[in-house]
Amino acid sequence: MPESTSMIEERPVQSEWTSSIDAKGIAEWIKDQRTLLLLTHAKPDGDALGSTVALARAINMIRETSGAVSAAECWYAAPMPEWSKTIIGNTKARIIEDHQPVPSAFDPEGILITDTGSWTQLAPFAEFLKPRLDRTTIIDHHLQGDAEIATRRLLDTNAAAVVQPIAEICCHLLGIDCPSKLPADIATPLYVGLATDTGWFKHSNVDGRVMRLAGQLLDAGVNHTSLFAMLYQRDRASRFKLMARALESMQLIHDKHAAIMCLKLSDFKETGAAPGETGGFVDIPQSVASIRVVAMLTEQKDADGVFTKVSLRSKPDEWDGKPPVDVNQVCNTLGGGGHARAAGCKIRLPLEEAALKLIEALP
Ligand SMILES: [Mn+2]
Repeated sequence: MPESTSMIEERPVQSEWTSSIDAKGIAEWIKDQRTLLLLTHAKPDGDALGSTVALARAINMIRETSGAVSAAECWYAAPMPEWSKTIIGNTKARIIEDHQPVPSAFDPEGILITDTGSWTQLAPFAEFLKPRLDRTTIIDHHLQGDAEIATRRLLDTNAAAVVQPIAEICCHLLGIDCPSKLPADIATPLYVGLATDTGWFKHSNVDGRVMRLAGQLLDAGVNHTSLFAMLYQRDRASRFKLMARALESMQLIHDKHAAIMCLKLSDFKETGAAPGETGGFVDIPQSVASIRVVAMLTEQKDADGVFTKVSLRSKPDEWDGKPPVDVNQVCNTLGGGGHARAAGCKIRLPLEEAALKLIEALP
């Protein structure tokens, strides 16, 4: 079929999700920009916030000390985690609330996106980004992304957190040879990204490289215990009530190897908890020996109606001679993605119907 062949040939060569630049190259590109906008995925997590805040501070620091002309600010699409203000501090940042237009007056020379490279996660910024893709750079560690967003891509898919390549870029920017020499106010947001994306150093993505950087950041002056208290010891009672409902809803399927938990819109209403308060619930059932894969389904509502957000986790070890469940693959069949051990998707269906779709997709 000649039509389809020519359509394939006309696709830009950069459409493949591969790396095209290294940390040093990105540091040089940053120094060439007079104004930089740092973006990350909507509903930013520790890695998204940590990577952008650390980078913004390093960029603004070289401007102050070496007279280089780069200046950076961060934009975030709400909802924000409760502790985000502490991490952001006085770094220049703008929070874009749900369905608010992004400011059009600011026209940065360069745009840097961290911790994602997919349109679905950048939806609130899409209209702003589309006419500016030629000046955009992506730094990410996810296995999938939309390569057309940027021709300059640093994709470190072996990294547990995007702050790992970001730490390297910060070192290049500041002219230092080891993250242990980073200023504490740059090391701290980097540590937040590293610690949160590894579940406080317990997930299967922890390796020597993660622990070496963690050690170097501690040497740089990170206060580990105060960060732990800030991130993990500040729940509201409503989150606990919601957690109880999530656990109560747990169903075991597939010979007790898969656990499915569901939270309905009414669960949020009745407990007074916010949709952003489900973080970490999906990890809890993994303490049950038989369970290999966990799904957390959360019913939510937006301008287009009701939808179900799905988070999946799987244990890394083989069982009964079977390989671990690749939850990235499962989510791919449902229009989402992520990592082999942790992935997610959004299903445009009410909770019960979404659960049936998911059960079908699980191996
Ligand atoms: Mn990340």
